[in-house]
Order: sequence, then structure tokens, then C-alpha cells
Amino acid sequence: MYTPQPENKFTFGLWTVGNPGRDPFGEAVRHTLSPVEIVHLLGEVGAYGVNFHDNDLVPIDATAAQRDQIVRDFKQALADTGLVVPMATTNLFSDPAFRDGAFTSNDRHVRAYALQKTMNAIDLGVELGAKIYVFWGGREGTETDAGKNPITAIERSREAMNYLCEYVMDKGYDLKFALEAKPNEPRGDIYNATTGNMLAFIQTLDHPNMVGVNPEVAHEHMAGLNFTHQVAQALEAGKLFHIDLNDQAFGRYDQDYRFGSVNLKSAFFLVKLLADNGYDGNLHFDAHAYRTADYDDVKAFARGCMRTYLILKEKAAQFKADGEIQALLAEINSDDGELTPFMGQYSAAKAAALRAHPFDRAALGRRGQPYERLDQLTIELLLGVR
Ligand code: GLT
Ligand code: MN
Ligand code: MN
Repeated sequence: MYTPQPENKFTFGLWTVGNPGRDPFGEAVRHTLSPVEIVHLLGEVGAYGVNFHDNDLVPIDATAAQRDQIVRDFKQALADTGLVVPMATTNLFSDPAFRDGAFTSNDRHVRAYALQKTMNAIDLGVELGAKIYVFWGGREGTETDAGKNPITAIERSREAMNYLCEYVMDKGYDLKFALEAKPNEPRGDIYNATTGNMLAFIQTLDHPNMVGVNPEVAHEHMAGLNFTHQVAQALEAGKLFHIDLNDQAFGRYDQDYRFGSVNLKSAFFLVKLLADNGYDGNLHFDAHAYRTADYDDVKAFARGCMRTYLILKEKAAQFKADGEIQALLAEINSDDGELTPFMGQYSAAKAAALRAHPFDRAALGRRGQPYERLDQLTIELLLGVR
């Protein structure tokens, strides 16, 4: 019943289930899987797609011949498992060259190298079928604002995005960009810290239609924000090109936990939002298994991400079909229509009529809303007792 289907478009990055469990305080706890082995693992758990950074697949110092062999093997693994590559991205954060950022580095040589590396990585992604290209600027930030003008950083980010949009058009690729925000880590502060910042930034680009966002649960929670509201703004603007699902306790470092494992209620409202609004893009689990996991437990982690999503999707359908919940919603949204003619599109006549209308302010202030009852019903539905 909660078996993942291709139409769910559940995807994982090579770097997610392939994460060997290294952290800032400890070494790897799992042996490194090859990209081919990771594809087979994902096939086994029922994922639809696999995403990668250029260097998750092709090591940064690989020769052209090695690259071609790796790509051949990877394509074979895709063919053997039926997995597809919906998204690709660039690693612009691991190599020491990017210690002061990539597109926003103060060193023009680094900025140019970042463009070159990204063009190569775009070619690789497109060769393997990617239609979405993610930009996560993990190193695009500062520890001190003494060294870099934040306005210069915005201008450099814009120059890079414009350049790369032109590259994609020049090549005739069918590829869209999705910008992923994060407030901090690994930099002290990262530019364009939230999805809202990204949405505003996109409107300043030369080809805004090619560019949307890739919000991640953990990153908005790190910023103390309501992820569902962030995603709603992106959806409403037609900019939700991709989404990174995981979970995260507020106020912590980037935990990238299994989807739904921490904030079940907010995960429910997110799934409900996506379902109610017909989001049909990829559902990418950008999450990592606990460091305590062995590879059997990593598979349980991956299955858990998808299963929780499907269970919450069913709960969203139940919410819609629940008579008591819907009656409360109808009561909450009841409208006698009396004031409709004065609202909507402005006209001088409407404004004059509205200004002349007598309001009983005290009566407006007496009206309560049964949100406690509605929320308790929601909780009971999620707890499985409705
Ligand atoms: C990195 C980061 C993620 C990004 C990935 C894409 S890499 O693991 O923590 O949130 O989505 O670059
Ligand atoms: Mn992410
Ligand atoms: Mn993260």
C-alpha cells in the first residue's frame, strides 16, 4: 500500500544513501559504495531517480578516459535498474580552491574556474538526462564581512547565473536551474540565506523564467522558518522547480534527518500543500542515515523517507474527506457575500461604497475561530485514531 511508485518521483542523491557517515568529529563508519552500487541500492528500495554532484560520479582529477568509463558504467547501472537522473548539480564546496566561495570568491581565477567546472558539470548532467540543475552555494558566504562587500557578492552571483543561463541556451539544453538556500554552515553566513531571498534574487536575473528554487526542509528550519510557508510562496510564484525533503530540529546544525522523523506535523502540512496544489516535480530526499546505521539500516532509512511521505499523503486525503474537519473549515470560511461587491479589483466607486459602509467593530472582535477543535482533529487524524 505504501510502496513507492515511479509516478511519486522519489529521488535520492548519490551523496545521501552513499554517505559513509563522516562528520566533523569522526571518520567514516561505512565503507564507500561506488556510484554503480548506490544505483543498485536505490533500485532495491524502490526509488525512481538518482541525482549527483559532478564529483560524486567523476572524481575531480579523473582523466577524460576515466570519465568516459565511469559514465558508461553508470549508464549501464541505470539501464539495469530502470532508475533515471532527474537532477544534477556541481560540487563547488569540497575542494580547497573554493575555501572563499565559488561564484562570489574574491579571486577572479576561482570565479572563472567555478564557471568552467559548472559548464562541464552541466554537460555531464544533461548527458545523463537531467532536466533540473541545482545550485547550492554552501561556500558562498563569509565568516567576517570585513573582507567582502555583500552587494558585490549579489552582483557576482547574478553575473554567474546570467552567464550559465546563456550557456544552457547556447547549447540548446532543456534544463532549468533551481537555487537552494541555506542560512549558514559551512560558512559562518551564506548569502541569499532563505528561499524568500532566492525568489527576490531570481527576479533580477536576465532570464528569470529559467530559474526557480529548491527549498530544503532542514535549511529553512535552521533559519527558524515555517517551511510550508516558504514552499507555498515558491509554488504560488510558479518557482517550485525542485524540493529537498529531510527533517531537522529547530536551532541545530544541518541534521538532514530522515523525512518526517522530527516534525511530523509540519511534514504533514507540507505534503498536504504539495498534494492540494498538484506539485508533480521530483521529491528528492536530501537526507542522511544516522551515523549508527549499517547499510541494512541505510536501506531502512531510505524506505522510511518514502513510506512516511506516502502515509502523510494518505492522511492529507483523509483530511479532505473527513466530514467533521470539512464542516469546521466551512464554518471558518463562511461568507455571507455582503461585502464582496466592495472588494477585489479597486475602483473609485467600490472604495467610496466601502468607506461609507458601517462596521460593527465590536462584533467583529467577538467572533472566535474553532482552530483548537480543528487542530485537535488534525492531531487525532495523524495519530491514527480517526
Ligand atoms: C550538500 C548540501 C545539500 C545540497 C546538496 C547539493 S550538497 O549535501 O547539504 O543541502 O542540496 O549541492
Ligand atoms: Mn539540499
Ligand atoms: Mn541540508
